[in-house]
Amino acid sequence: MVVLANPALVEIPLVRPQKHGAFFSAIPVVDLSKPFSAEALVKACEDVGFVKVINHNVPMDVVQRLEAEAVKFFEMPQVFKETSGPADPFGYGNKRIGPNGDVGQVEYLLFGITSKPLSYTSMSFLEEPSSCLFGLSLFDLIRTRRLVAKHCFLLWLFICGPYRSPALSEYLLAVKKLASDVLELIAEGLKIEPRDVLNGLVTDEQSDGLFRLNHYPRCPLLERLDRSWTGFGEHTDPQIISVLRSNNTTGLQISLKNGSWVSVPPDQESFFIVVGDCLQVLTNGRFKSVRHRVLANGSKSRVSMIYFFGPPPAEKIAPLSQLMGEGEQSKYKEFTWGEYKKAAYKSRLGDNRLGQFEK
Ligand code: GA4
Repeated sequence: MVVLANPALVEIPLVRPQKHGAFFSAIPVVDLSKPFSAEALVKACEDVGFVKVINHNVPMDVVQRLEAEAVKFFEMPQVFKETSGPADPFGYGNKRIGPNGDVGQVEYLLFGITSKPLSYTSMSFLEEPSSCLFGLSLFDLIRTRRLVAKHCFLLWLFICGPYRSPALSEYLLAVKKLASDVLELIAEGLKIEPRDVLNGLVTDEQSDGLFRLNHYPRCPLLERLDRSWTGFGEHTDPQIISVLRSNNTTGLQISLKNGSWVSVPPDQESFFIVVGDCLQVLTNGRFKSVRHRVLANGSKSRVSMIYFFGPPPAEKIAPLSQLMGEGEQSKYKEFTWGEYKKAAYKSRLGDNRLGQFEK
């Protein structure tokens, strides 16, 4: 394995890319407007732990506006972006992932989401619509910031303060509705009552959401070397489900049940549902949380947005009794989401976090 050292002494592994065209054509696709989508979702969660959904009712103009704002943010000079960091745990992060030494060729904004009222915590950027200065668009604001900053960085900080993104609130609301619909369909497909037993966990006032905007910059040098590098290392998501959307750039890979890695063909119009560790436990292992990773692409930058849906911190996570066959025992020790999250933040990205909770 070749390792490149960057000036910040962060070492990011290089990997040989798969041959072009090695896309996995069998990613399950569920059309949410069709009958039997409930059963199809359950089958996909059992077989792969990963599913693409279409006819999802998330307005594309909201998605595009948020993507454009994210791109503008990541285009800003490093010194400005750093004023929204470090991601500890929320805010701007660059190459360092989580608190335990994981690294990747990625920069990101991480937001904590509370349900009611819908709000999010990050640092100064992409915050509240109300503080949009004098009706300036985000683009104008960035230009103004750049101009002012050229002359006086402190004056820039003083004038500009926090800016909040209108697109982000709309996006979060629409994607939360999508997650809720998907979880309700999963409950229907699993034939469990009441139907809101799963989606109730993520729509609860105390539910614990996270939102992440990732930017994987292109690197022409790697393209010449015919290599990729780790953008985001392999891991499972600790939450119930995550809803992912990216621009039209490759990079996302998932691990199949036989352990092989396959590339997910990008689709900027669709959303991908990722089964998380908590849903694996709630189904007593019938669904598997899917290991996934991102390889940074030499030729084109990738922008992804992922909403992670966690339950309230005090919620007990244990297999749903209606899913247990006669005499079937839970495969897991009981824990609350708060306990699991605390353990997750002590782990390394690639660890099998559920391992310590298995019986
Ligand atoms: C993986 C899924 C989400 O991106 C995330 C990640 C979190 C972080 O980046 O801060 C963690 C990782 C993720 C699991 C283990 C810990 C925490 C980095 C890390 C090493 C936001 C999440 O919820 O868990």
